[in-house]
Amino acid sequence: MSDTFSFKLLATDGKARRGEVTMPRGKIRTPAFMPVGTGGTVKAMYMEQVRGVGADIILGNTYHLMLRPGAERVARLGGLHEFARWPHPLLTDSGGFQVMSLSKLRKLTEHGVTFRSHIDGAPYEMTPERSIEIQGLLDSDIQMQLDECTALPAERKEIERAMELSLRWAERCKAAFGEQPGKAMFGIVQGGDAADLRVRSAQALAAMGLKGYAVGGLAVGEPQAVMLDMLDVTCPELPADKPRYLMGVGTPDDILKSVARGIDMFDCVMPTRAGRHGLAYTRRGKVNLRNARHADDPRPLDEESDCPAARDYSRAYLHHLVRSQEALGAMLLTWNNLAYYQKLMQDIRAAIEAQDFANRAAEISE
Ligand code: PRF
Repeated sequence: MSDTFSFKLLATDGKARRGEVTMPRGKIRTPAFMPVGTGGTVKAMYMEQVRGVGADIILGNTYHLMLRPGAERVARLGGLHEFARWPHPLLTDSGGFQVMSLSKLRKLTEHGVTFRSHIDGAPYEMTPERSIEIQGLLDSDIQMQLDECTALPAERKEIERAMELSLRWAERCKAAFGEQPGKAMFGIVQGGDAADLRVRSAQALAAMGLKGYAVGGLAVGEPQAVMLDMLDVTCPELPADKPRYLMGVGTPDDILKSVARGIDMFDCVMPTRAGRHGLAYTRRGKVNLRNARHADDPRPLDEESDCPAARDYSRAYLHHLVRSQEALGAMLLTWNNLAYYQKLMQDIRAAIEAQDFANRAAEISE
């Protein structure tokens, strides 16, 4: 495998891109969906299953891992790949977003954020430099800059302040990251629902010459149409030869519409969280296994799926497991949902290669 980090565009269809990220730990086929493994586990899944459904990369969270079990401890135990038994590419979010949504008693300054743990109230400080240090201790392959994500709706002044702060933090993260040929640090575009701020953010990050670019601050309370408008103005400002990652998105429909606008990478808790709540994604739509109508149904979720969870277990049994709050219910439905998402990405990649993305996206969305 390569000893450097690189991105290659293999095909385009309209603005949709089929590409490949290569790094020492492996390749990421794009468009890619990254299962969320917040605390060093993709909840209710063995790593072998995560790999088995076709994931090339998973996501971990700086915020959760720094609180528990601690970044220095993970480093002593060989890094997150070794600790969690995931030898493939790993991306870590920087902590900014999770500090803002989860921690208590936050104080944000130019220097960074001080906050108290949501677990035991212990005080912490997160700066751009400390975020990159932690992501290095975890041995993350793709590290994210520390940013400030503004929840929408928000005042333009507030969106602009957070976007400008995020640009200054991007410079500090870039300096802290330095030269690491086999790894990458991605910048994060902010700017809320203001097109001109999005353009300014994207242009300033592009001028830093980073190895990849994320679009943050979307899917934070705005309608889908606003998110898509922001992608329409942002993507053309990002270098065509670098990967683009839309953070925390989304539904299958969000993913199809974002790929159509030039996004290459996604992550979302939706398939894993929904699985733990009794919800299954299938080719014929979402199925709530809690519903009594499944109690006597001998049919599987999808007899044509390659995933045993979808193909080999009756809806009646899945209903029973969910109603009884059995661990296996969460395990099987998470497995089904991640298999569904990875199959969606595989179909998207094949459609772009066949220059038939618009048609197939319309079929999938039906
Ligand atoms: N910033 C970071 N992580 C994120 C987001 C962001 O804006 C989002 C927004 N959808 C999800 N995760 N650092």
